[in-house]
Amino acid sequence: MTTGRKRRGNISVQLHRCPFDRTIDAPAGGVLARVNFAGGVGGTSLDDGAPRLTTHMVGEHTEPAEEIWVSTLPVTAGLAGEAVFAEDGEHLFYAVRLDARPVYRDAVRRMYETALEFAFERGYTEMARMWNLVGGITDPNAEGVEIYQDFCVGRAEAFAAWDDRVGRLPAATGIGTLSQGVDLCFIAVRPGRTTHIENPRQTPAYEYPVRYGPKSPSFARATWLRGLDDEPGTLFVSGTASIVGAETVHVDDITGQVDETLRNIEVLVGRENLARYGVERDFELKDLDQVRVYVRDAEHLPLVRDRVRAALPAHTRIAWFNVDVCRPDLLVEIEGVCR
Ligand code: 3EB
Repeated sequence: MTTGRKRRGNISVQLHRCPFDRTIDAPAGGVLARVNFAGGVGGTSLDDGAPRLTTHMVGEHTEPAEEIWVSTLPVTAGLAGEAVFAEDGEHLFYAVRLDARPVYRDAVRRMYETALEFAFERGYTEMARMWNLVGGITDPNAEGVEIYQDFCVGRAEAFAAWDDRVGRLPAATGIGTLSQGVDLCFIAVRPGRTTHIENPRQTPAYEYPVRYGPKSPSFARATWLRGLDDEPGTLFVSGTASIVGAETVHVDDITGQVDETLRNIEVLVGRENLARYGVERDFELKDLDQVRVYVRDAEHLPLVRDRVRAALPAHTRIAWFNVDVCRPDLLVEIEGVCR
């Protein structure tokens, strides 16, 4: 070790379109994760010493994409049962796939409890960002219950069992994929770095009325991850949709839904909202990057592309998906990261 202050490192993400027409700078530390949005079922693997989650989210109207999460610290990776993980001493990435089954509840509960146990054992006791990629999300399971509701019950049971150790869920995404089964991945960190942020325009998801399901999803609208040392922090923006209060607004109006979603994000990431949580940052829509746009109906893709592109700077990295959204009346959902 040379003299001087120890740099503890940070994570970032690089979103690529395939074919890989740009190469990334070799990270100073290592690769925490690769998430591949592919044209078929994939699951998890360890490739070149890094975890990879391949999820079936690309159909005939959209292009494959890859997200690479890199750390400035040395990374070690491994297998944990069915899951893959990587850690750098500050951040844990964990991914697992649950294959198709008639009813998901109990398996989802076990999947989440196993994941939480693993993260806690290694000291990553704060959740920073979670993605739940759910096949047939608005279809019925074998008992006639919507798969998203089935999933939400299992997840809620796991978090209820861990109530004394984990608080609320962090920023999250619950979105459809093109084949049955559930892909879960998350980033957890050492304690003391996260702040969960709500949106004054939206009812907290954990207070949704019961008509949206017996067990409310308890995710935050965004999670602020404080930077280490003098690094800037990261604001993870949850999958955001055209919901005001708890209601879907602009039903059957794609333009209205896109604009309302962007407005939700703008208010969520703005100075006034972040200040309520003691986060002294001021983001605008133009700061949203590493964007994922989920569009339910292929016919809406051109309009959504135009409208989202027009709202964001030309350099913003955006990946487009044509998948189901978790309420049948939601036509679009948008997420991203502000730094
Ligand atoms: C919503 O705002 C849209 O179940 O983890 C967004 C983000 C949504 C995360 C989840 C669901 C989830 O209610 C749906």
